[in-house]
Amino acid sequence: MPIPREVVAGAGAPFRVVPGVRLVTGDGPAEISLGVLAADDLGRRVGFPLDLLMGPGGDGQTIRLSLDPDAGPADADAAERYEIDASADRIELAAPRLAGLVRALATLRQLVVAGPDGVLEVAAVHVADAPRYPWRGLSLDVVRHFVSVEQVKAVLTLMSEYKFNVLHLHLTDDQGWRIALPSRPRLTERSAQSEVGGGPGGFYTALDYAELIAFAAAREITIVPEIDMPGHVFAAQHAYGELTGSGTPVEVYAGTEVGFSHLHRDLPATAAFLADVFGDLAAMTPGDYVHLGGDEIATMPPDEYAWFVRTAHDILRAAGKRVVGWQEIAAVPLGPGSVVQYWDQREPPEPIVAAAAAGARVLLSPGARVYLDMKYDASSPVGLDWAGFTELRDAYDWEPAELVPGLPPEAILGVEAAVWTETISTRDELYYLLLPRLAAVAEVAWSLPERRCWAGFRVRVAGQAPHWQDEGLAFYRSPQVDWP
Ligand code: TNX
Repeated sequence: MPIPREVVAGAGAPFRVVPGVRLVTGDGPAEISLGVLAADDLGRRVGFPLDLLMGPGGDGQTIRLSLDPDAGPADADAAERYEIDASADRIELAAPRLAGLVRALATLRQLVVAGPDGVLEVAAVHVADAPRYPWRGLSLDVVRHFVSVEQVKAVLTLMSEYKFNVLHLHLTDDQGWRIALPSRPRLTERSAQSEVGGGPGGFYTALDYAELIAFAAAREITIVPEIDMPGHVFAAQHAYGELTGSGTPVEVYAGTEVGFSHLHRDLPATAAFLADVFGDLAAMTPGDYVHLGGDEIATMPPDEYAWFVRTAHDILRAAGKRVVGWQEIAAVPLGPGSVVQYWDQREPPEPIVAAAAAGARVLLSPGARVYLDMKYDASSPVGLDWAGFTELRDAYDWEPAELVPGLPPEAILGVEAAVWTETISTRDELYYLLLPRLAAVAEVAWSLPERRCWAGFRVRVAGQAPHWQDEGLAFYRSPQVDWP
């Protein structure tokens, strides 16, 4: 899960994962780091430590990770493709790049199963695999309810198991400001201790943020941070009264209505604010992309809105970043290579198709399919329903290339699930909404359409449940699946 391109069962005996099994990597620094991560991860899965060796290795039961420019399906991009060959005494994981080896490890982890005598084993098999889309994301709202560094790491671990490669952090909104920025300390001094419902909130220090980036990078996941503007800005206007029309800071907002706060182009403080916050965030972010928000702004003239999007875009481009924005930015002509994130299926698709024709790439986050904060059905104890109910099959059974009429398939950069946290305040509530739908989105984004089918998915997803239980992750026992 997600289903690979090619899986061919071998004829020989399985590889038995017993104490003494060695993990062998090349001796480049990145390969060694990966080996350490792999030994730790597989060691936790199998219940005893694996010996880690660098260089040529030796004989005995060996799991070998190697970089090989020709490994994986030759017609796929080299970035993440990989192959696995498992036989009785060797498991070979090979990929052109480190990212492919990380994806191969995610597959290997799922191939380890208890044999007839209870000993863990990996059946003889050949796997050749590569992703359909280069962007397979999850957007996490850490504002409406704060999500701690430890919890974000746990989400990253789960994402890596299903081969996601982008974590989009929604860091600012009306209810709070969650990232400390050196040029604007008041944002977190004044506007981080709030959240929906009046809870304590929280924020990430620069060090926390760097730690999350490193934790994600080790799993070949890129963090794409978002500062949302020109709407969703009460937290900014609470910290800096100069950003409001009256000059007086607004009150902290702990409600869940959207669409009514906004910045003002004509205030003297506004341009400097944008330069500071986007400049700082770009400087703290090694990834190529920064998200400028741009959503749900009901009460701003189009030319003023366009000024905000273009100004933020120009600041980010000058800092060497590419720009992502919610679909509303499609109304503003931006340079080629900008990313428009489609979410609101209630709106006409034409502006998105036009933006793609002008060189934008499109990221698909259709509300009714991949907004994992939607309820499963009327009885779900948490979640929203503005996009309808989203049962597991709804999240799975759709074809990205057919979603937006008139959009050429080449314009699609990938698929990103989203989880907004208005109704989510505990870890169990978060995982209850994520699982099992996150696995469905993973397969939509990773697997080829001809490899996907609901009948197969519903069986394979049931096979993931014991692992979620072992990890203490809550999940929704969808009636569409026969759970173990
Ligand atoms: C829409 S999606 C929003 C968020 C809400 C979400 C709730 C988007 C760009 N904006 O502000 O949290 O719906 O599902």
